[in-house]
Amino acid sequence: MYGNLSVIDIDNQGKKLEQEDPAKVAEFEAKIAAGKKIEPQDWMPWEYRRQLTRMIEQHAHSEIIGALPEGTWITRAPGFRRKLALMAKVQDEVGHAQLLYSAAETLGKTREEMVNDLINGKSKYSNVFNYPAITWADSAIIAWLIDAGAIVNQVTNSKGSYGPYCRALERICYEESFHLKYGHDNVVHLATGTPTQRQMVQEALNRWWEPIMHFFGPPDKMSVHTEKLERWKVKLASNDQMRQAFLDMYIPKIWELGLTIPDPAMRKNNDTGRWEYTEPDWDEFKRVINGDGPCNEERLSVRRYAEEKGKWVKRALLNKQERYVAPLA
Ligand code: BYC
Repeated sequence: MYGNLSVIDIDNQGKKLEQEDPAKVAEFEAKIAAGKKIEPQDWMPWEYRRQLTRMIEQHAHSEIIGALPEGTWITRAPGFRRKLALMAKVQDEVGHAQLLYSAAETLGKTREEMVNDLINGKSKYSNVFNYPAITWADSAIIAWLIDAGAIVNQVTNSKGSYGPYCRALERICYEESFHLKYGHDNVVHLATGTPTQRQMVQEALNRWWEPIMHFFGPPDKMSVHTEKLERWKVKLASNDQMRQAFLDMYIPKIWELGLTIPDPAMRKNNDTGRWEYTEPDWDEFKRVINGDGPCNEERLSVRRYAEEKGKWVKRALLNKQERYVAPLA
């Protein structure tokens, strides 16, 4: 709740910037322009609060749902050491969700409201986690390239204006950079292995390439929120700028391993300094983020199951005086 207003009221009333006290807005914007952080107790426009809540909440959901595709490989990872490493990574991702839910809570929306919005399909989470990790190589590509994309985004935005989100991002990035090394090691192992392993990792790259291109969000000309978020230094770079930064860093590394980018048009234009590529299918992106991807239903049903079956644990933790007996099934 925000004072007497529920999140839904905020969504419906969503005070526009013009309706806010102009003096307060000017002071707020001057603070951001001066590079100062906004903290939870500070005055902020409703729209800033609403936008941050939306973005941090989606990010938290992405971490918790993001644990699922790789999580399915914990029991099947090749060898005990890889099982241990993957288990630690997945645990980290769930920990990131906890940090981010806490940061989002400082803006007024309760964790319960956020979890409900996730399992009821109201909130979004990253497109990439609605695809299956079919082989061990898929889990390697996720850990390398999706974590790489996440780092590009999060290192940039950790310099942003909202204190609790920036601090959470900084801490998350330390762990993500470790995940990246783990993912790179797995991909190198496969790419320098037997012909079957090379084929497996190439096929995984082919499957994940388009979702990875989608990961940074729609092209700037189609982005709804970028302008406002950049003005308030929540986003420090646009979707296209982040995508370009990722391509700049990782295309050479992918090529170095002898892997092929499944887009014959991919090339760096040395005159503009920009990567040119075939535009990924943005209709597919829209379908996936709006609930109609290959695994959306499965992902949310796992979360619903966890919520339902884990209720007694929460009750036991929250009411320490009471005695609980765990349900048998
Ligand atoms: N997926 O106006 P736009 C991880 C939506 S987890 C789904 O450009 P914005 C990991 C967008 O929400 C790290 N939806 O939006 C975890 C908006 O819809 P609504 C995940 C997307 O906010 C476990 C609409 O499209 N990272 O790495 O300016 C294991 C219009 O877009 C996506 C974050 O969450 C997408 N990819 O920019 C391994 C980073 N892109 O809300 C790894 C935080 C766009 O109006 N988020 N949409 O209904 C951000 O940086 C920004 O929100 C985005 C989008 C760049 C993603």
